[in-house]
Amino acid sequence: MTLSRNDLGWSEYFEAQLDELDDALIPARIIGQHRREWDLGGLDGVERAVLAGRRWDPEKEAAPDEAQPTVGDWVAVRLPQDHGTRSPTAAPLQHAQAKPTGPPVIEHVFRRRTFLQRSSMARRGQRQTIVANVDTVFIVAAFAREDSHESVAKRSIHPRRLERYVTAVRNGGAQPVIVLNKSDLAPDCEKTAAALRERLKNIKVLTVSATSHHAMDELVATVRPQSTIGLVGLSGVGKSTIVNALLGSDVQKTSATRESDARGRHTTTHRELFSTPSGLLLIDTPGMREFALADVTPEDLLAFEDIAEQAQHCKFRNCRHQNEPGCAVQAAVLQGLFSEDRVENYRHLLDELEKKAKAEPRKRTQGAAKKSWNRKNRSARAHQRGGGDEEDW
Ligand SMILES: Nc1nc2c(ncn2[C@@H]2O[C@H](COP(=O)(O)OP(=O)(O)O)[C@@H](O)[C@H]2O)c(=O)[nH]1
Ligand SMILES: [Mg+2]
Ligand SMILES: [Zn+2]
Repeated sequence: MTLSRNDLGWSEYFEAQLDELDDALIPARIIGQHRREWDLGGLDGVERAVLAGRRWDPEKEAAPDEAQPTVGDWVAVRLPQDHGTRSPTAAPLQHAQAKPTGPPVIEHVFRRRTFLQRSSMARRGQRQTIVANVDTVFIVAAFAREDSHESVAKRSIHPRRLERYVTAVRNGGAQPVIVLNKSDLAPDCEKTAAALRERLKNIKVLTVSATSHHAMDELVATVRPQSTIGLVGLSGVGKSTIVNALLGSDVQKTSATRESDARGRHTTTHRELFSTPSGLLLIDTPGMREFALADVTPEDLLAFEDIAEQAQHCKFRNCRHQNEPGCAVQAAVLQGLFSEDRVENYRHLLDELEKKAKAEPRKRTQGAAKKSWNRKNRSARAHQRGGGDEEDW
């Protein structure tokens, strides 16, 4: 089935950006991402495109990742028949350049309405945009069988991890919904959900079971019709199974989780956008081992608004809320207003922000940044080839 631009969520926001572009460029949405190629939707059929070579030039781009279109992005492409008229500065990647009729070339990425980014400590704060232009992000976690191995339990519902996701989702302007999957495995799943709702005020928390199709309608009811939804969460939590349940067919491969070590076979290897019969757009992603925050300021820690507010009453402006005298946050913990665990997570996030702030100036040094980025990119790919299962950067 060929999806039109409107089916894919084209809106005024993007239409308004068209004026700034060369008339020969055609808008399309990225619906799949491969190593250095992207699948385009909204054209006559699905097309595999490459990125214009100049977009890799670090002198012209503020950060390498900003040159990278990601799934959900709207891009402007030049179709092959225009090859003769293209200016020399707009040369596509080498293999596309040699042919008279190559693949479409992505010349421009539209300003994003929303995004979900992470940065990786392993990559020294290098940002990666996981999905773009999503209205809602389903943050998926899963219940584990009561008698499951310790490592399985560890990978199951983890409030701190969920808070990190919530912060990142809100920071990119999308709406988070926490989806606790595999409710069939946990008789007291509602108790866990209630505790999470109490902790993460104002955030929707749903328990569902993708395999037994429990609460799938409620899940759909949390989003606007025709909207774009990204699914994130660790491998094996059931993201692809949820996608299949909402699509009404097994489009995404899922994998049996090996209960012994909680590691599935990670059949979802790249990000891809699907359209459900009712018109929702779903972006499935591979699991993510690491989820550091990208571009967050303390004010952005919306999941901790109440603690931040309380912290204004601390005696010392740089209070770490541990055992400083006159700490209003610790006082609130003693009164049972916040859990110690949440405060610790809050402190942890602030530490991360501080560390990032210190590392930032070095990252921006241009020439050196290009080399080190290339190296990191190579090692990330080598890691993937070496059987690395989750996206590890
Ligand atoms: N018991 C149970 N198992 C589920 C449920 N949803 C998914 N699974 C199983 O969990 C495993 C991993 O699912 P998958 O969708 O591949 O996870 P993903 O890595 O997050 O995409 C598969 O064996 C699924 O059948 C559920 O609601 N209940
Ligand atoms: Mg999957
Ligand atoms: Zn304090």
